[in-house]
Amino acid sequence: MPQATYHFPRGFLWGTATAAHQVEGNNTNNQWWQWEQAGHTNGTSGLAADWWGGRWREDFDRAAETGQNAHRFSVEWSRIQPTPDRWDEEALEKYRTMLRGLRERNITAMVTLHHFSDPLWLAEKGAHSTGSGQGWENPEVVALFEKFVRKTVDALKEYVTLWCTINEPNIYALSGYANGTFPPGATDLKRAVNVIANMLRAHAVAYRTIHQIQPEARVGYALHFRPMVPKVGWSPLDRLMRNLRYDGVNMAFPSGISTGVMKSPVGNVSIPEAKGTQDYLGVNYYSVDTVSFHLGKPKELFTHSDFPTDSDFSANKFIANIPEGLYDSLKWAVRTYPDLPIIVTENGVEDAEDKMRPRYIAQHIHQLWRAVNFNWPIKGYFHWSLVDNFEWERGWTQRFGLWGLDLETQKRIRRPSVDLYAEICKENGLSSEMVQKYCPEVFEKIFPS
Ligand code: IFM
Repeated sequence: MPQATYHFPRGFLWGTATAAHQVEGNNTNNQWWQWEQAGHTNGTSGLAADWWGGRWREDFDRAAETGQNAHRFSVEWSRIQPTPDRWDEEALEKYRTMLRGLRERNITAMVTLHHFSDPLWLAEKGAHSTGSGQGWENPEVVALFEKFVRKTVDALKEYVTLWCTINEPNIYALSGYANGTFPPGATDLKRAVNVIANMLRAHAVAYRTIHQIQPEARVGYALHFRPMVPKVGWSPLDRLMRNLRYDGVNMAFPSGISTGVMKSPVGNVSIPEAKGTQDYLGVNYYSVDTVSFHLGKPKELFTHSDFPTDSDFSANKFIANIPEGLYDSLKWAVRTYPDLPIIVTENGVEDAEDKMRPRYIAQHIHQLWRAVNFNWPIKGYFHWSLVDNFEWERGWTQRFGLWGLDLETQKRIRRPSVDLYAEICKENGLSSEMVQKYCPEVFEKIFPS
């Protein structure tokens, strides 16, 4: 049996990622809370992992003790700016305390400024005067976001140089405005495209604002990247649908940032100020979609996606374990932006029993290593997530944490994956012993004899 270790470059960032609304608890002043109370989600976020109550301390301890040297979390706009004309200095101080907490534990911070949640005043009342839509549909959101970013970055700059402006703008826009699973539950592709265009404008403004305040900042965003394959390789319709969906889901931000013209299924949008506004690319990778032509899905432009029936499925079949997709995503990133640093800003699987997670982790880290081994400029990996958290419309039915969470007692449950990931972080690599110990079923795939 081969014995070897796949090593990573010195200084590689090994961490976990979280988001404010998913872990803080009692985020009562944003649109998600309202959406939950209206019964649109599978349970409510409630106290979540109680980070706002202070339990971030014990979770940061866990991260540090298990060898993580980086953590990505987001700040909650609705806490920092509870009404359009008020800044909550205490909330900002709390985030500063959390950031000091990371520093004391030798953990590099990456801060996301927008991760799916919006202050109610923005989502409900819109941006007032123009009357042209609410929240991110209204062009005024760009200036409002800039104001929020300026205030927040100025308050936190002592502790952070790695900024993520917006998490998964494609998922926010498509889920909220095209397939209706996120608030406001709309199903209108044109509205989704308008939202993502405003997000790209806001990202561009935020990029410049952050650099103005902190010239040494590294600013990017996190793209949810879905590799896609046609269900029937020889079918022209499936191939066409695959391309349509691929461009619609993946390409808006990347095209806008590469060229200043954002590609979309309903036409191109010129956003010249977006060109070149990234210092790194954040890639969130989970799985690969199999796409086919589907007459019953006119709203999704006749595309449908699923996974091959013989896939290695997660607990709720939400994710198929396709580790090569991570390698392909990184290859796409490197080809699209040669020399741009890349960070895997999310990767993980829902698995309350932790049956699949150890092999999911080992196989994805193996693919990550393959990519790093080509000398592609990949700087870090953030596992989603540190502790179970509120999974948006899916609520608590999906558990992505290395640590489980007992919602009744707030007790953390140490899953076996904690120890595997700790060994990877501490070794700065993946060894054959680790695979043998935690997921021998994939040994031959990772260390072929
Ligand atoms: O929990 C989410 C996260 O907020 C965004 N990316 C995907 C994760 C898993 O569903």
